[in-house]
This record gives sequence, structure tokens and C-alpha cells, in this order.
Amino acid sequence: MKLDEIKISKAIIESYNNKLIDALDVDVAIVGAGPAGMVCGYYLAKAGKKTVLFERKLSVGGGMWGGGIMFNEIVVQDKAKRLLDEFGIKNRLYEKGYYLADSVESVSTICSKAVKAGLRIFNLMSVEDVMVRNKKVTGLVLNWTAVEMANLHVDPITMRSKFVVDATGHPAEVARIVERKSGIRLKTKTGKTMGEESMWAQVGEDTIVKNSKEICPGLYACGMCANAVFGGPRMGPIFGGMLLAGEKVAKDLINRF
Ligand code: 48F
Repeated sequence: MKLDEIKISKAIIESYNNKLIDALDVDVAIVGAGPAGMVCGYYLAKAGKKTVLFERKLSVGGGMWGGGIMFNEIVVQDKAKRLLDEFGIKNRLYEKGYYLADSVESVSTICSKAVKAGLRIFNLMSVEDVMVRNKKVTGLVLNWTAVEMANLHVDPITMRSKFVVDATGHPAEVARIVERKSGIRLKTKTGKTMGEESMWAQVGEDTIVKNSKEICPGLYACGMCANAVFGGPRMGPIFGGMLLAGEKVAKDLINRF
């Protein structure tokens, strides 16, 4: 059989078009493919919820690949070891309460499990706005990252979702868009994003899970973004809280359907 380049191109274009059209009306749309967003997507997809995830970068994994200062190891505490085991990520005890895992294995395994469970990931796509109806977040406004990077004047497209999850990490991008543009009061003390606090791993890891919840009608914060919204500390290269946050938001959402 002779290979036909046009057939290869046509296959990709047709298949991607169908995938994107199918992603325009879903149960849950997640923004950001860091550990929190991907774990959240895994559990939602596993529960049969139609879930899509939009990631700005070419690669998924967010801040997990780099471990600490590019040493590609991550630390996970006692409480979250069961999630490493559930995903099948090899881990070893360092000292009582501290487990170590390879960051490359962690990202690739979580991603693979999530996609195999049915999560649709669109990389190279940036969320630049939200859709709001009656003071509820009802969808996302999307553009190619390449358009964003080149600062081109090109209009975006819109997708509808019963719920949106902001898993954009430190910048809490979706929450900040809602705060800036929609006039919706966030469920924080001030009604606005409170901003992340300086390093404190113990408090950060606990609050990240507590703060990963609905922040206004239709919108959840998940992972590092949650402490940026509610005002909690950062925690550095310990990742148990991110995994537990993803699981928590997915479970909350599954209960609401
Ligand atoms: O930053 P990130 O890994 O968030 P996370 O899952 O985990 C945080 C940890 O990596 C680390 C930490 C652990 O102690 O503090 O920082 O909460 O992943 C966020 C992803 O969101 C993407 C971004 O490229 C990254 O991969 N992202 C951010 N804004 C947008 C976006 C946007 N507007 N549209 C699409 N993707």
C-alpha cells in the first residue's frame, strides 16, 4: 500500500473536527492540565461524566514535571499515598510520612489513566473568557495558544458546560476573569480573589483540599488555584494536596449531577 499524504492530513482534520464539535456541550470543562485538573478529569470521566480539559501549553503536567528546582522527583505525604497506589505510580518511603515518586512517571501515568477513562484533553488551547448566564458560569471562550502568543486579532469560539473547574494553578486565571468581567461575587471573605500567601507546606496542603470547592455558581477552584482564590499559602514540591484536591472536586461534582 502506498502512503498518501493527503489522506493523512484529511484523517487528522476530520477526526479533530469531530472531537472539537463534540466538546462544545459537556458536563464539565476543566481549565489546566496540571496534576489537580488531570486527577479531577480522571474521576469525572471514570464516573461517566462527559468531561473535557483545555490546556494552554503543548505538554500536559503543569508544574509536576519539574519536581523541585528541576530535580524530577516529587514528595507525597501519607494522606495521599493511596492515590499514587490507585494510579499505579511507583513510590517509595523516604522517611515516616514522606513518599517519593518520579515526576515523569507521575505525570505520564495520571494523563494516560485520565485519557483512557474518557477525559478529552485539548492541548494548545487557551481559555480567554467565560460565558455567563443569570450570574452563573455556563461555559468557556477558547482560542488557540498560538493566536494568544502572536497577539493576533482573531475571534475565539465558545463551548457550553454544566460546570467549569478552574485548575490553572497559581494565576487562578478563570476566577480572575469572572471577578473582573462578570460582576459575580466570589464565595470568599471579600467577594474577590484573596491572593496566594508565602510558603507553608503544612497549612498549604491542608487548606488546598478544603478550598477546592465551588467559588461561584457554576465554577469550582481545584488545586493551587484554590489557595490563590481563598488566600492560603503555597507549598512547594509536595503534591499530595493537588491529587486530593482533584479527587475532592470530582466527587463533589459527581454528587451534584
Ligand atoms: O500549575 P499547575 O501544575 O496547577 P495545579 O494542578 O498544581 C500546582 C503544582 O504544579 C505546583 C504546586 C505544588 O505544590 O504548587 O505549582 O494546581 O497546572 C496549571 C495548568 O493550567 C494551564 C497551565 O499551562 C498549566 O499547565 N493554564 C493556566 N491558565 C490557562 C491554562 C488558561 N487560561 N487556559 C488553558 N490552560
